[in-house]
Amino acid sequence: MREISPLQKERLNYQPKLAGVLANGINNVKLSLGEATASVANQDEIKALFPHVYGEPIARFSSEGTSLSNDKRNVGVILSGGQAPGGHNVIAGLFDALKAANNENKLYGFLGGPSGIVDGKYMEITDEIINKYRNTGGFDIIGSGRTKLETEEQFKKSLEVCKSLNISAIVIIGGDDSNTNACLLAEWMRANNTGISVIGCPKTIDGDLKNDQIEISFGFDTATKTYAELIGNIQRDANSAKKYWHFIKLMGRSASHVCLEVALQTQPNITLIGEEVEAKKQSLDEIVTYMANIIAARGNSGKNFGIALIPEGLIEFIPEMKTMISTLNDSLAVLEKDENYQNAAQDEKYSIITSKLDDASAKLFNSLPSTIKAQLLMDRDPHGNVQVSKIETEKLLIEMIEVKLKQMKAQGTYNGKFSSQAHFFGYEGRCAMPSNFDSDYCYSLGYNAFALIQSGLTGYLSSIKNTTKPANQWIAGGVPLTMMMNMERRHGEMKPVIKKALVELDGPVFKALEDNRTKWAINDCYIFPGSIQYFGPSSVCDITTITLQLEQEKSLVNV
Ligand code: FBP
Repeated sequence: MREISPLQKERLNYQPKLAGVLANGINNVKLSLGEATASVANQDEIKALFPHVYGEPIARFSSEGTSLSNDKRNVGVILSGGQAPGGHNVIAGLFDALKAANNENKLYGFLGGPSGIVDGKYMEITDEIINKYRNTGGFDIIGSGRTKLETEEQFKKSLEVCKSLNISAIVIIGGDDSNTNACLLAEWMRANNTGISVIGCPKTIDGDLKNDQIEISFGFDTATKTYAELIGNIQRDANSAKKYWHFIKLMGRSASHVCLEVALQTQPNITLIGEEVEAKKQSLDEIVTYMANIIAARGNSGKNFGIALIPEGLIEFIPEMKTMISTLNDSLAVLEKDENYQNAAQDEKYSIITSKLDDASAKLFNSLPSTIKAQLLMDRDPHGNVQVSKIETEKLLIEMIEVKLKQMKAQGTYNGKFSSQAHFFGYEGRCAMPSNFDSDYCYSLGYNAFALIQSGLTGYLSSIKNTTKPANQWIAGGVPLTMMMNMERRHGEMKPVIKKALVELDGPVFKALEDNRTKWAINDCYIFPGSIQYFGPSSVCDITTITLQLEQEKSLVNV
């Protein structure tokens, strides 16, 4: 029997490309610092909460500037939050930089996410271990978790664990919530003169951790290519059998970047974008009507099939739902400590909850199918987010569209047949074997994280820019985490968090969809992207996402 697949065997030998100056080796990297920075919003509150790490300058690495320290050190690394392709390469890059600086340096991986550092669960990452994980998907080398690091007790325990391993730097690989953790930990470590620095790396398939300094979060490239392959295959099937409408919900807890990118890669008949729904204040009924009209127009011309893409976070963008969910969140934060509520039967829970809602929200809640009601009441994640991946929006829409089409049939405006299939693509892409882009980008992010550590910086996010160019032109540096923060309501309280990047409706990526979607709705303009290629022509193997390409073209125009 095989131990690994032939492709994985080849990928273990792939040498990822390093960004620009990093390719000269860690000992030849020099640091320059820019001007002081400020947070994107709520400057006074963020400064008061992070007095020791607020406002640091942007860092940039090149072959000129201040030399990095060559202190011998041990580093701890944490994988945090949802899996994203390339996480193992971040660790590989960090490991290679750390060993290149001094072979006696050690890298410890904390197990199972942020709780690993608090509970002292770790393993030393050695050559033998890392070599089995190079260019592979998944976070299984050390595991991941969603524990929120925020209490004094957690910080103290983390410090003790670090002291026992002589660790002087921690790298947290995570999304917006995990890097908020990183910033809180950096602040605490500096406020307490521990000498331990904390560096983050931008991860999430959702693509919503990006800004002027972070062009793309890792994993977005591979995950969207994986979903695009699957959707292309479904489009071929739909176009062959011509009998089903496929409703495909795509991951992306808040922002609709995944849905938008996949739509541009595959050109389906319907694409919903949460941010547009919110901006146009569309009600659930209006969304259903929009979709039913397209289904009817196709059905009336004999096409009883099609593809609809639905972003996972849609439900929270529908204004009436958003209002209802926000009150639900606040009520549930109180009710989770209420034994009567906890022990109540499901129907009783619904009536307790509706008594806490205003009339409009209560009416909306009661109008939903009981499966959706139950899904809306499920536990929030440790960061206070609704677990939208568990809400079957695709099925809710199908149910409502069936009713709408029946009405249209009765009115004589629809004469087709409607038969549907519901899909949810999320977990299928999160651990895919990283594309060449994610392999190179992640390796560079990890290597660069060590350069930030050796620069003596803390509370920074590893940043690699100019990523639509070949890797030798990529620009390595770091961005202070406080620069990306604002205050948001979580678990019923205002908390500092990294601001999510939502789809910009006046940006070039959404415009590309807007300009084409009417044509795609009625005609069949499907694209079948096929699977990610790792070997072969560069025009196939090394292309990045359409989102990144369009955004970079725009930023070049702006320069
Ligand atoms: P991160 O923001 O932690 O990267 O996770 C993103 C995500 O994949 C979302 O798209 C999805 O809603 C969520 O994780 C699912 O979480 P879980 O893995 O806990 O089911």
